Amino acid sequence: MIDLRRVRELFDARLPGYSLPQEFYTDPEIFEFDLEAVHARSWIFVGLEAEIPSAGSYLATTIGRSPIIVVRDRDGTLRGFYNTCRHRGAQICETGHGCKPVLVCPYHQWSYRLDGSLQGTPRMHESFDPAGIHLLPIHVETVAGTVYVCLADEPPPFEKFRNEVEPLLAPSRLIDAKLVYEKTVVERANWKLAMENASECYHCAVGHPSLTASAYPLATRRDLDRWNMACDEFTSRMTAAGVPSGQVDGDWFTAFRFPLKEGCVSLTMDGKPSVRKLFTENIGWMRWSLHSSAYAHALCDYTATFSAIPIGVQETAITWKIYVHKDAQEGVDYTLDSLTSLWDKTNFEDRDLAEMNQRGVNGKGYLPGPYSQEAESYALNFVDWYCAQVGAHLDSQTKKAG
Ligand code: 3BY
Ligand code: FES
Ligand code: FE
Repeated sequence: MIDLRRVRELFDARLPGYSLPQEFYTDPEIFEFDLEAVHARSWIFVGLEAEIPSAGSYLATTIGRSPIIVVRDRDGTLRGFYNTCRHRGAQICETGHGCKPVLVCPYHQWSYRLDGSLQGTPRMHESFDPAGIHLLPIHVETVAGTVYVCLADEPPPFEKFRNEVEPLLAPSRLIDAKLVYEKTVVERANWKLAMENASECYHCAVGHPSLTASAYPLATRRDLDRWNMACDEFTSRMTAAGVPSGQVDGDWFTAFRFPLKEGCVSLTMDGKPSVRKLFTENIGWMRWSLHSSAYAHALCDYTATFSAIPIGVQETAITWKIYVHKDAQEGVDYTLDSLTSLWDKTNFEDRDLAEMNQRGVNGKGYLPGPYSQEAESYALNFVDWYCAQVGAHLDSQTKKAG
């Protein structure tokens, strides 16, 4: 049982504009609270529709402690379920991708149709009543080829995200993608440190030298002025060309299309495309993020996604995936090495930064420190959103407890 009074006391000690009190990054009870208040209630990006292309294809992953599966039914609909057998609870499909006409639990071979209904229960006694036994559903939504799930009975409204992000994302043609690279590493840092780090580029100029070959460095005021001018020019050029541009923000998401550094057409080590077969002409860098766990970047030649899913209080599964156009051929249009080196480098640099952050936070010398309102506004946004989730969940749980 989580001691809600204690969580509220810690929560009340939070200083707005400052990083969180230590316990929020170190305490097992807060971690349990986070899984309920955040990961069991927010929309989570799981991948692209292209990963689940035909009837029976599925993607199995884990959110907090819950294995889940997103599967394409025979009629083309995507369905989401807890990947937990209704017999004695075994995980049914192994984590990753697959394609099966029926989902068979490997433990005692109970089987389920692609709509989650129970098909077979070998050797059960005659009086066994299968009525009402089916895989437990979760919510699934798709936007311009991207897939999101939510475990909550009543998920946060999705319409604003769809309405605002779809037009921005559609020109990136992710419906034509294929997954060519996926990596998961376990980072020894709290999931919030991983997301705070992913939300700010205060560390980019020094922390990611390769990234700033094609991304505007934002280290100084002069950089910022140049960046603002480039954004204005880019947005009017894109708008004139009929490509939706600019920024949209919701409670739990942000998306915008912005320019690469002058002379660059993709986010690569040298600014040149890393794939010959393109999704589109150069329409800049489309970035979208969901507060609890995801950052994604669509370029003219590839899309890279990043997600941070908590495993333990100081353990987070960081997964990155890279997609190219479905007709691009490895060895002909791209090599995996040149396609993946920038994000491998950047994501390992970020892993090291978040772990270094966690080590310092674990010490007696840690006190909450101020975010730069300018350079860390997204990290601050993330923390404010997190606190709003904590506050709302505390209120609803306290009310329930009566
Ligand atoms: O999302 C961003 O703006 C930066 C660039 C790559 C990683 N991230 C912190
Ligand atoms: Fe799945 Fe027994 S736990 S068939
Ligand atoms: Fe970074």
